Amino acid sequence: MNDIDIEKIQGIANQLRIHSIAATTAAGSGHPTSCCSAADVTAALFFGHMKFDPKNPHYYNNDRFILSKGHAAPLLYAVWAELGLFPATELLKLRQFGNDLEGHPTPRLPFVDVATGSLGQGLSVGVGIALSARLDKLDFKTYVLLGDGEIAEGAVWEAASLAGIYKLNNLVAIVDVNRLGQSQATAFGHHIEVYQKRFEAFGWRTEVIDGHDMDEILEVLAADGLGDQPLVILAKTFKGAGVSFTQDKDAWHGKPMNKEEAAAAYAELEPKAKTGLDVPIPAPTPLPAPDNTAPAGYPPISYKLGDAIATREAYGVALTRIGGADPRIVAMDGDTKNSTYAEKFYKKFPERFTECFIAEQNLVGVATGFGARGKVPFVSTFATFFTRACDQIRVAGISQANIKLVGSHVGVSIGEDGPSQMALEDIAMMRAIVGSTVLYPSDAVSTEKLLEQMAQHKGLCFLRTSRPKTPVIYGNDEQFPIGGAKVVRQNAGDKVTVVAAGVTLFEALKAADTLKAEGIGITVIDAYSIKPLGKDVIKAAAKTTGNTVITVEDHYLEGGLGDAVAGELSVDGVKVHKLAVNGLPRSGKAEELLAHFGIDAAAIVKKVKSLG
Ligand SMILES: Cc1ncc(C[n+]2csc(CCOP(=O)(O)OP(=O)(O)O)c2C)c(N)n1
Ligand SMILES: [Mg+2]
Repeated sequence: MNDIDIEKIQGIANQLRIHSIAATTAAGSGHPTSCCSAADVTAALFFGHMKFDPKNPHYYNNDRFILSKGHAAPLLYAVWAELGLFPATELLKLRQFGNDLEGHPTPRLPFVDVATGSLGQGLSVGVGIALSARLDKLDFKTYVLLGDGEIAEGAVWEAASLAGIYKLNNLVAIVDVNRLGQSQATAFGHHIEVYQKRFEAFGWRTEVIDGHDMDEILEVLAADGLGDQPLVILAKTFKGAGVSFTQDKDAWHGKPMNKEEAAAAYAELEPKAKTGLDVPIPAPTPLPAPDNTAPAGYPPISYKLGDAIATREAYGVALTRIGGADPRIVAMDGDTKNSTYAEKFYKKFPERFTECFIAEQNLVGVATGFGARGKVPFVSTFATFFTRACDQIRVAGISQANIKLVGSHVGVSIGEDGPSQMALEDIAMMRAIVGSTVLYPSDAVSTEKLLEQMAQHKGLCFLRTSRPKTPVIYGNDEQFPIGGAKVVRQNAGDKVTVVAAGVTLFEALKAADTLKAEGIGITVIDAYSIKPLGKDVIKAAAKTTGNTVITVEDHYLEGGLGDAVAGELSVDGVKVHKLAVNGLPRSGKAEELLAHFGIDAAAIVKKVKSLG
C-alpha cells in the first residue's frame, strides 16, 4: 500500500474529531476527549490499513475492529459515517432514544460485533474472533482498541495470556496510552515501558509509537501479522489531542464541550480536516465462506430406562453427538474438561475445542467472540465459576450473543468438595441476564434433547448439570421444548403439586412413593426449563391441587426455581412453599447434605404432610 496519502488520513482523523465533538455536544453527554486521543490510530486503521467491504460490515472475511474502550463510541460512529454507511447528520442523534447510535456500541449496529463499554472485555472477544478465523481458514485480522486505564482490568491479562499461548498473529491490540483515566492519571502515566514489559511477558510482540504520528502508525500497522506472536501497538497519545484547550488536560473525561467550546475546537480542527468518503478501501481476500449452516436435525439417541448416568456426563456425550452433525458447534472449557465431560468433544474434534485454562472471564469472552462469527460455542466449567464472569455474561446478554454456558457440579449434592465448589447462586444469576434461557435437566435423555434445543435456539443459554448419577426416566423420543415442563407423576385427588428439577426431581419421586403408601397422592413436575418457565403446565397442575405448590431445589433460597415459580404464578393465586438450601453449606455426603438442608425425600414428605 505505497499510495497512501498520509496527509489525507491525518485530515480524516481531524474530521473524526470534529464529528465526535459535534455529536457529544449535541447529545449533551459523552466522551469527546477519549475519541480525540484515538482518532489518528483509528483513522489509520480504517482508511489506511484494514481490508473490508464498507457496504457489508458483516462480510465474513472483513477485518474486524473491536472498540474495547467503548466510551469512545462517537469515534467509531464517525468512522462509519465517513465510510458512507449513513449520513453524517445522523451522528447528531447520538444517545437519543430510538437511535442505534447509543452511548456505548451495541450490535444493534451492523458494524458492531459485541457490546463494549464495560471495560476490559474487548480483548477476550478479539481472541475468540481471531481463533475463529484460524478455524475457518480466513485471513482477516482482528484489531482491538483499548484504553490505558482499561488495561488495569485482570480480564485483559487473561486474554493477553491466551493470545500469547496460541500465538495469535492475526490479532492486534492497540493501547491508547493517553496517560489519563476517568478521575485521575493512570498508575503508569506515559511510562510505556511498564506496559511493554507486561505484554512481552505474555508472549506478545510490542511496538511503541507516537500515536499522533501518522507515518509511524502506518509503518507499524504495515508490519502486523509478522512472526508467530500477537502484536500490541502501544500508542503514546494525549487525551483531547488536536484541541489546544483539552489536550493532555485533566478533568475533561466524560465531558462534552458546550457550544462555544465546540466552535473554538472546530476553528482549530477544520483547516486540517479532510473527508474519508472518497477513500478506496481495499477489498478482503475472496476466500471460501465458512459453513455455518444449522443442520435439519441430529442423530438419534438410544438410552435404556433406568440407565444411571450423570447429566454432566450426558452433556459430553450429547455435545459430541450433535457436534458431529452441526459444523457451527465449537467448545471451550477452563481446565475442567475431564469433570464437565467436555473432554469427550475435545477428543473427537480437537480443532474445534479451545482450552482456555483457569480464566473464566476470558473463557466467556472468547465464546462471545466465536458466537459473533456464526459459531455456536458451548462453554463449560463448574457452574459456580461462571459467577466470576458475571459481567462478561451480562454484557453477552446485551450483545444478544449466541453462546451456550454449561455449568456442572451444582448444589450441595456435589458433597465432599465443600461449599467453594457448589453452585448455589447460579440460577439466580443466570435468570437475571437479559434474554437468557435457563435449563436444568434431570436425566441423560433430557440433557441430550435440551442440548439440541440450545444449539438451535439463538441467544444466551445456560444448562445446569449435576454430579451424581441419576437414572434415565424418559424415553428416547420424548421432546423437551424450551419453556416446557413435564408432569412426571399425577393422579386424581393429588394433595399438592411438587415442582422439582435435577437431583431433587428424584427426591420428589421417592417422596411420592412414600406418600402413596400412606394414601397421599402428589403431582410431580420436572421444571427442566426454568427461564422461560413451563408455567402453563405448572399452573394447570396446581389448579387440580388446591393451587398449592411445593418447590424443591438444590440452590439457595434466593432467586432460584422457587422464586421463578412464585414470581410467575402469584398472579394466578398459586401458593408456593419453597424448599431450598438456606444457610452455609459444608462438606459431607450428598445424601447427608440434601437431608440437612431439607431438600430430600423425607423433607418433601414432611412438608406435604404439614400442609392442612
Ligand atoms: C469495568 C468498568 N469500570 C469502570 C468504568 C467507568 N469508566 C468509563 S471510562 C473510564 C476511564 C477509562 O480510562 P481509559 O481506559 O484510560 O480510557 P480513555 O478515556 O483515557 O481513553 C472509566 C473508569 C467502566 N466503563 N467499566
Ligand atoms: Mg486513558
